[in-house]
Amino acid sequence: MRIDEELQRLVQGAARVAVLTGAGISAESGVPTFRQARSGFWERFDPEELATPEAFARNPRKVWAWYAQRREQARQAEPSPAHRALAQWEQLLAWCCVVTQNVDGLHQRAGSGHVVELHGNIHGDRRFEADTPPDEDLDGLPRCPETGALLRPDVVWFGERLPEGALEAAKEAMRSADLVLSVGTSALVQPAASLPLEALERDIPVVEVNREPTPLTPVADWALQGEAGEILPELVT
Ligand code: BJW
Repeated sequence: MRIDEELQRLVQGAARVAVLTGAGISAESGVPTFRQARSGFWERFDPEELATPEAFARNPRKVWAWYAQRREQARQAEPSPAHRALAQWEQLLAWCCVVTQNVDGLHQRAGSGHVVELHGNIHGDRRFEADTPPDEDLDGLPRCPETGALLRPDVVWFGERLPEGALEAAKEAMRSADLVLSVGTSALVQPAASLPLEALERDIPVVEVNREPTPLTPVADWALQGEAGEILPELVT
């Protein structure tokens, strides 16, 4: 892809950068995104129906099966050229914060040192606080070794609050940046989707990198259409 000279100057001149990332940045690592055509195993699992506390309360076994499969996928995945380009860029900048909606930990494994996880981390567990079906339906599911309480993945489902401090840290990162990137996110899920919009309101330039147009595309200062793993290494390193 040919990158505009003005954009190249902007990127080279940036000292403080905030990058919002979504599932598309991990797609080239083999981690499936949420909102694209599915086949095989994924036909049985609709993310919009599984990523809710109600779905877990209804059928914890099914939701755990989905997460067990995805944990394994995340463990086996390697950071993509896009994850690595962001980690390398951080070394050249005064300050860089990656604000990710992803739960796979691939930014940290690529070497990014300052990562805000908006939707938690798939490798963690925490206690499930709401009611669940009778005990016989829960046999063999993960439980707290000390209290015996049913555990759930430590991620953020629809209708749930983001982790303590994460949204504030993300907003602060956007406010204090002189350049914001939005990479591989459909820009549909709130409150993450509003972060680049808030930057635009403050006249902070926003560059989108995505394979397809999103609601952010018409308002971003630059929208680069293509694969994050091809565009980011060329743009930032
Ligand atoms: C590539 C590529 C390549 C592919 N290169 N690009 C305001 C208005 C309307 C609704 C709401 C609102 N505020 C809140 C809501 C409700 C809801 C919401 O936003 N719903 C929308 C669907 C409308 N939000 C919430 O419920 C949030 N909570 C909340 O707001 O709480 C308030 C509260 C306050 C006080 C008390 C209690 C509550 C929580 C949202 C949680 C989202 N959770 C999930 C699951 C996480 C765990 C898990 O992983 O299992 O997060 S859902 C899923 O969507 C996941 C993702 O992080 C998130 C975003 O998806 P993402 O990353 O954008 O992926 P995709 O698949 O959508 O897109 C991939 C993109 O990549 C595509 O664009 C491709 O083109 C692109 N791509 N390959 C470049 N190689």
